[in-house]
Amino acid sequence: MMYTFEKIKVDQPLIHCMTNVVVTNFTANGLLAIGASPVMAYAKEEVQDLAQIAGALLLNIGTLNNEQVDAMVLAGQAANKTGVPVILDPVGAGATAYRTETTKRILSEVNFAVLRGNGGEVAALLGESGMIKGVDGSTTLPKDVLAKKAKEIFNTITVITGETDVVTDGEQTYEIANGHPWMTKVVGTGCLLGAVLGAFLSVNKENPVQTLAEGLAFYGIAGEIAYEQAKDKGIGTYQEAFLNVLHQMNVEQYEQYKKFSIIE
Ligand code: ATP
Ligand code: TZP
Ligand code: MG
Ligand code: MG
Repeated sequence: MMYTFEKIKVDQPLIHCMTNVVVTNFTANGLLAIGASPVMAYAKEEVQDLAQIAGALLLNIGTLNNEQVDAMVLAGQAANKTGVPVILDPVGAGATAYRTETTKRILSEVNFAVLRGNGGEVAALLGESGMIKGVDGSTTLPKDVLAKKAKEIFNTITVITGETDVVTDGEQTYEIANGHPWMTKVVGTGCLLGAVLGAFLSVNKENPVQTLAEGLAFYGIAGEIAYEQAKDKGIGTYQEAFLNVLHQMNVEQYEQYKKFSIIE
């Protein structure tokens, strides 16, 4: 048996990212570190062609504007035509009405394989109370309750991240307890995660919820091992260590560290 994170290194899937200007370089390097092949492209003249041949498409609204959102919808619909999985990261939904309404528009015009946000963002999309300050958010509702509701309303597998992560398709629900608080001190760890989950889905079509749980564990484990390597130095070194571990993690480490449980 080959683990999904090993298969990414063999298949080297092309991941088309339409993401924000803050995390573009980190996302490209993170995808290369896990063995995937990044391409960032935004022009409406080319996004449909790229999205159709990609292994996965990431739509991230972190630094959105109307022109880019129109291109995202074109790319998402093209990906839908050829069955390419599309991942949505609603960065900062709830922080402004523009972000919340735009995310809802994209959700209504594109079919997503995964919606991936933090608790506050997903709560805002559902009209539940949550706390959003800029791009950082949290919620008081249990993540599995929120995620199941999002699945029902938006008809997409939902991943909610934070101290623990939850993924659900409404029937199977996993909780993943890997990760480290320092991951929140490096900008783009949430954004890169969406791209990494796209790579996982692109090379393993068997059981998406289980594949996503593996991806979340893999990513969180990288955050834990990187902390062990960088804790005496600080968060600059941590960012580097995190990329190193994404690149070099082996099956023994994955098996030793992984902490996921099936809630139902
Ligand atoms: P925010 O905008 O609130 O920073 P985000 O979009 O950056 O959210 P996070 O929820 O920070 O996304 O998730 C990114 C990664 O960091 C995930 O793998 C998650 O498991 C991990 N993570 C976040 N907070 C913690 C924490 N307190 N303890 C352990 N892991 C965490
Ligand atoms: N501002 C707009 S997008 C962005 C910031 C700081 C990056 C958010 O990255 P993440 O992964 O959600 O921490
Ligand atoms: Mg973060
Ligand atoms: Mg985020």
